[in-house]
Amino acid sequence: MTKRALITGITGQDGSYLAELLLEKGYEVHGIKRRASSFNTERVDHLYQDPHEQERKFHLHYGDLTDTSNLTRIVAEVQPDEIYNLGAQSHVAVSFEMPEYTADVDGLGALRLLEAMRFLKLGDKCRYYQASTSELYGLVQEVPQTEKTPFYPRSPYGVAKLYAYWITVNYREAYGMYACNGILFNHESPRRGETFVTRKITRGLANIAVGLEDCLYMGNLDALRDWGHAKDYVRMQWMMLQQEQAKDYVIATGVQYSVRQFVDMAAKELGITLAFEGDGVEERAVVLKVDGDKAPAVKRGDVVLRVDPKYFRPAEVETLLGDPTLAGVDMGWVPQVTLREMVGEMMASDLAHARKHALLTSHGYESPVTNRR
Ligand code: NDP
Ligand code: GDR
Repeated sequence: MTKRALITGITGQDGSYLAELLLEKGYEVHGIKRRASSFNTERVDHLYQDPHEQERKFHLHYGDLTDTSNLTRIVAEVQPDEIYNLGAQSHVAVSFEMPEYTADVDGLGALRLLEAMRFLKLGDKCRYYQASTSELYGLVQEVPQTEKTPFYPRSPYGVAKLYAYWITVNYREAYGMYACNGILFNHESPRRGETFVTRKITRGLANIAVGLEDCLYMGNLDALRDWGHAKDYVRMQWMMLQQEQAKDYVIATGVQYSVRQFVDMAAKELGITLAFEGDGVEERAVVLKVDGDKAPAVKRGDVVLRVDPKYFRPAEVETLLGDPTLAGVDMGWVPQVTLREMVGEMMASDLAHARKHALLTSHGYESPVTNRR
């Protein structure tokens, strides 16, 4: 029997990789996309199948995590074997600007799906995955963080996700549902949203390399993160729903780097050696030397990065480092892509975009880009 999966957030980074994985495994994949005034399905366009095609395996439904009746109807129509709740207002800094909306989507959104499963009596048939996060640890109480480390969220996003975490545990315990949390640490890819720090860096440096921009403006360079590759992490999301019993797992690499080190690594991919000068608010990165031909617009002495306090957060999560031992023991999961490989992949992809953009701009077909978001 073909398994049927429902993915919220299918148009996002993880949703698109998970949809690919499940289609490869023979699933019928249903995704919820939001109505927008312009196209927002770029990450899954390659999976699109014409609605007139017979035997279609990929279906998109209009929906929103704030809309209970819409979610309940979609769950009733699709009758999924597995629900992956990946949809969220997922930007931590933005959650300080939109705390109520973030609570509604990221917190109550999970409740709405779990209630739909309960109301429709799908508890025995359907398994539920909740996209939980290392942001739950916030002000960390223990290093490294495990499934037992106490939570202390530091943003409206983290607090909303705390509700979603516990309501998932509660429905498992109260109603015997197969519902579990993946506590995922930061994971990235060429499909990462442009305003998250890794993609902001690779995209910004690529634009500087070809002369589309001159300087990247950033926030806290001292923040420490445990970064993995999204492809490795969505494989784990699927594995978590194939266990005998529902359980919560930390998914991480167990290795930590600073934002500054990430900048340095990304610059090296372009042949650029940087020196960081000053500290805190005054910090900047100056080019020491340029090797090779990947960054023709950059020369020794250029200032390619400056700290702008505008990007500091009202409360920061300074350090995160996960311990994925339990996932390894129970499921044999080990991350396959190293940070260096991932930075190389992201840099190559953004450099290709930047070169194309520069060519179109120089011929008057595109306007120059800005990275200042
Ligand atoms: P993205 O921001 O790339 O994708 C978020 C998805 O949620 C998009 O498809 C977005 O739609 C959708 N969405 C946003 N608001 C709503 C809404 N109101 N109703 C329905 N859908 C909505 O996130 P990622 O793919 O990186 O992350 C996936 C999940 O995992 C998120 O829940 C995130 O919080 C969580 N997470 C992510 C980590 C990471 O490092 N990437 C780590 C730990 C947890 P649209 O395309 O229209 O904006
Ligand atoms: P994070 O990711 O907040 O960890 O949440 P993000 O990439 O936004 O920030 C990581 C760290 O980098 C610092 N930083 C900057 N961040 C951004 N976005 N822009 C900057 O210019 C900048 N300069 C420094 C931040 O302060 C922070 O310390 C991500 C999201 O995917 C969440 O949805 C997910 O739950 C967590 O990862 C795990």
